[in-house]
Amino acid sequence: MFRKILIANRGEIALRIQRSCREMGIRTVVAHSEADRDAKYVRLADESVCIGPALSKDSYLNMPAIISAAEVTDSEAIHPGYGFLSENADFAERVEKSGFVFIGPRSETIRQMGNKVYAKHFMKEAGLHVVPGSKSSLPNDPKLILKIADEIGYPIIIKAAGGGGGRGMRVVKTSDTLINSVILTRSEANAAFNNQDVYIEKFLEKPRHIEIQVLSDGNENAIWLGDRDCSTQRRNQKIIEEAPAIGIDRNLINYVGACCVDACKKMRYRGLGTFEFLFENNKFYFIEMNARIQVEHPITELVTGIDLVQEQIKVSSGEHFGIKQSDIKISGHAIECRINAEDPFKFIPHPGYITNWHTPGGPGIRVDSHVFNGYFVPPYYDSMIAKIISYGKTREQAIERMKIGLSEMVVEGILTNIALHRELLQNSNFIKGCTDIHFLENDFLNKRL
Ligand code: MV4
Repeated sequence: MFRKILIANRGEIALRIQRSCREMGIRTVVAHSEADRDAKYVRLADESVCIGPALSKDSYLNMPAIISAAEVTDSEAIHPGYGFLSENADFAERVEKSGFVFIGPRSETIRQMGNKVYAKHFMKEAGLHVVPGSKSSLPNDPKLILKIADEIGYPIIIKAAGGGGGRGMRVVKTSDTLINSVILTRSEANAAFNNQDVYIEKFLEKPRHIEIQVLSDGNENAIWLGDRDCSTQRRNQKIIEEAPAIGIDRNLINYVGACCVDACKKMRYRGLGTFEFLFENNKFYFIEMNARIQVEHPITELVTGIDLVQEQIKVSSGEHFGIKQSDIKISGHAIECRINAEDPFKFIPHPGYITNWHTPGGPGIRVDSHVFNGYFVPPYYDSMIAKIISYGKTREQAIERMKIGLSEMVVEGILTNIALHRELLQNSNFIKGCTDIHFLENDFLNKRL
């Protein structure tokens, strides 16, 4: 097991990783920017290294600075968290070549899953259903592109092969705008991902976003740890996530989970991973795989009783994880509300000093946050400042506990989206459940008075 791990991330996930390390008796080094010098997890760390100025490009995305920090502190492994460099294959490769363990999949796997066309092809071969679409990235010949789109049938969606998470996507309803849309998406993809390859798929009109959590040791041992419904989102930003997904035949989910496990074994996947699906007309369509720990991991931890960060670290250290598929029992229901420092109507970040901060507690409430009274929410990073997670024996109890938890929350000095969460949890369609990815924007926000 590692003696010392460098955490190359910030905010709530840095604190989350640190907590698991401390429980495992692993010393922690926190790499932080100048803006995060006074962060809680920096004070709680055994050692800390300032890796650069506030801007991410100069700090949390600064590969040589992070690797140097690991060297000067004699760390054995680097945990990238989520976002930043967590799915950057070049970084994972440089970490490995510098003699450190990258806590995550092998760099080759990250590269493969980073190519969404390859990932879809691999998963199809592994027996998973994928959204009908082009077998590979689109050719340059407009006639060929039109032919491929005709075979799929409109509406279609153009996606960047090097994209993911909703970046670099465009829906096309009829053939007359197809070629220009492909040209536009290619140039955006090239600018954003330095890769102009795009592919197309049949556009699913009203899917739910369901994901499967897997844990695999890089050899033949892989398990799946249930599912999550992440459909309540706005412009590809998840707002509320829950586990398990309701209203889906458990036999179908079990079958899909088993296919994900087979795929992990086939690619010798190492660590935590998430298979992302669109669910529509009682069918799962694989769209992409996320080769990192995700923001919403706590809801899976609560319904399985497993500390995913500890298991991720154990697997990366080469330890065999002693969990068998038969040990995994999904019990109860968990809901996560992402609390953002943002204007509740304009949805733009609202940084600043928090002059009063009270978080909820009590039965079935967990708060994952690095924030404290007097904390300054910096303007340089993502606006998420806390995750409130509720757990109950039933979904109804989890909803009730979340409503109570949110009612206890006090945040003064900045604006937040707490009121949006409280409204959502009262909404009859949300309470009924099984809402699709357009619910929040079409049925809720656009109907707000
Ligand atoms: C789609 C889709 C509909 N049809 N693909 C968005 C992010 C990335 N995970 C893939 N995404 C989508 N792919 C087809 N063929 C709709 C989305 C989508 C979406 C998916 C899940 C959760 C939220 C979403 C918000 C907008 C679009």
